[in-house]
Amino acid sequence: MLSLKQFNNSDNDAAQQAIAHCVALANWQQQLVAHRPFCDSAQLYSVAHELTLGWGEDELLLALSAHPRIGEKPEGATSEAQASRREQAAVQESDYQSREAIRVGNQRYEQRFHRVFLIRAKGRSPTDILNALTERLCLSDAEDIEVSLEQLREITLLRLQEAIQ
Ligand code: 2AL
Repeated sequence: MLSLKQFNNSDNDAAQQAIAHCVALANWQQQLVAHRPFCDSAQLYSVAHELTLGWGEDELLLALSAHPRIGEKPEGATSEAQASRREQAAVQESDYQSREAIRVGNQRYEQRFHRVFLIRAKGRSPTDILNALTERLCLSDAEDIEVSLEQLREITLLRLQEAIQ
């Protein structure tokens, strides 16, 4: 975690490194770094959000490469893996039946959409996630891309709020 002052005063590489785990999109990271200095956290989060608004399917697919499936515990000490473990803690700690239902749901989702099911897991119970998964299976591809992008924005902003305060 960095203070806003540290983030403002870091060199470009160090500043980008500090936020790289928020989303695996170098463009977003570099644009946010280039907007420094920020007067306060609210301005940082607001600009960070604005910079997500142009994302489309290409950005989604790129970013998904860094997101483990829900229920698949990411190993390792990278900031990304640590963030995913925290976000998915409720699923990891849930009973076998819930985890198995999510595993099967993930398979169905991937057969239908050919990409990993993405959801902002923080603050959601395994049941919430399973219900969302079931609902998303009924969407068109275009609709689900929009929902996935919104989830990606939420994950990105939550990670940024943890990384820079
Ligand atoms: C994740 C993840 O790693 N953190 C989160 O909120 N969602 N993964 C996913 N496939 O949705």
